[in-house]
Amino acid sequence: MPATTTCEPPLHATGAVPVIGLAINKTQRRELLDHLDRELATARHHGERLALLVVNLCRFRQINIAFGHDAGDRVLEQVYVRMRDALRKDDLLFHVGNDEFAVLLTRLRTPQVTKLAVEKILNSIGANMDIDSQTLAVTAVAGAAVFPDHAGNRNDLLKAADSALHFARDQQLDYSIYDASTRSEDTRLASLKGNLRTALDNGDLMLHYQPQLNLQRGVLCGSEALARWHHAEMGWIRPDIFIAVAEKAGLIDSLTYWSLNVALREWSQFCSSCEATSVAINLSAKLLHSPELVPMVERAMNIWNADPASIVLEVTESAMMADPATALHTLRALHEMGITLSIDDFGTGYSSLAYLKKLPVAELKIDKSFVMHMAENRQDRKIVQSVIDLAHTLEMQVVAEGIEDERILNMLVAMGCDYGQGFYIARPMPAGELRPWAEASVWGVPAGADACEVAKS
Ligand code: G
Ligand code: G
Ligand code: MN
Repeated sequence: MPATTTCEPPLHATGAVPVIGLAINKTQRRELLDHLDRELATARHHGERLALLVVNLCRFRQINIAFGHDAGDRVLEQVYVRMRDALRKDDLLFHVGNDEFAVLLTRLRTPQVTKLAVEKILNSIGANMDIDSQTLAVTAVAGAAVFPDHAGNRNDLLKAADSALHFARDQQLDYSIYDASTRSEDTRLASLKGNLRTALDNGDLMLHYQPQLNLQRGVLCGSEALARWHHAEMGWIRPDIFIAVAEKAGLIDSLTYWSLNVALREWSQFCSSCEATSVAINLSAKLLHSPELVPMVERAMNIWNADPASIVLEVTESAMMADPATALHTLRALHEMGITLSIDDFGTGYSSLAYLKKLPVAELKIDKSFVMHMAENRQDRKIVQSVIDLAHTLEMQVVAEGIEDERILNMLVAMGCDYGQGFYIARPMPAGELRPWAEASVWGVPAGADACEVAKS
């Protein structure tokens, strides 16, 4: 248990020792579960509330170390008696683990009663305790959840109370009552991990496509595929969050293989015979060093009979430059397959110009942080111009991202930037919206997409 302000050292002066001969059953977890089932059934039947409290002692291990296990046992007995005395007669108390207790508050009129009960319990535990001629100050931390307000069944109620306990500890509170919006990030990530696996299996993830323009010709030339996840309870989850979860959970291979397949299928449906259009897919830094990547791309290309010239793979500058020697091997293989490689977020990752020259990369994407403010910021404008010039010197193409208004778009055209994307042109959208968007836009549908002519503004 981390040291917290609520978990102060329990070591204190002297005093008499009233030993309580109470046999505590150390494995009352089973009883808790049985009682929970019974009480939940009763609460459901009568339309009543039920609260589950989990209480952990602070620094109990230190008490055992400093005073011995006998003293530790007596502390537990004292805590048990104090908690029991603080409860109403219908409430149920369990000693569920070493220094862990659980309480069921039955027939609650309002959820607010939970707060009063928790405070009463924590106060009673917190009064000085005389053990073996020592006066100890024992403190505890608690988490609580209420049926049916926070959870509808036994497992969810246990999880919610635990989650509240963790939150209280993390935030250095005496206690916390469950609140979905304040669950700790760890708990959120842990539950996201399991959910992501299911989401991948069930098809709950989708790709949105952000159109990209050929700035010099003023026509649509491709799109960037961006993963989206709509979670039934948590709503939209940002890709930077769930991609990090996928990386940690060993799911990034599956997620990337999924992205590749969906992007190649959906883009070919939108642009079955478009000339010179491409779809860009983001690659996680983790995959650059994985032997799985190249065979994975080959498999997806074979399945969808995709032209490598229509595929762009984006790798962030920091990923490429972290270990360029190893990355080089993978990048060469992809390049030899005819795929375009692009350095994403360029300008934020300290590129080595020596490596930049050696990498088989055909495109730089200027990070949106420079593009977004270039109309007002001279410095940003200069950086953008330098990146455009650098790219062209190295015989690379350059893409600007983060075009948020018409002025920036016009500036980039004048500065010789090759391609661009941004909210001014279009926000990322589902595949099905691409055609109506393109038909209504001044940039038009690419030639070859159902034989529609390109309309230049
Ligand atoms: O829309 P935006 O919020 O989509 O994207 C946030 C970040 O998530 C971007 O840096 C983008 O590169 C990354 N991202 C989006 N989709 C994918 C994906 O399918 N794979 C990987 N590795 N990154 C992605
Ligand atoms: O892969 P990358 O890190 O480049 O991801 C592109 C990100 O930029 C996505 O999150 C996408 O939604 C976002 N984006 C695209 N166009 C704009 C824009 O014009 N303004 C801002 N603020 N973000 C944009
Ligand atoms: Mn990108």
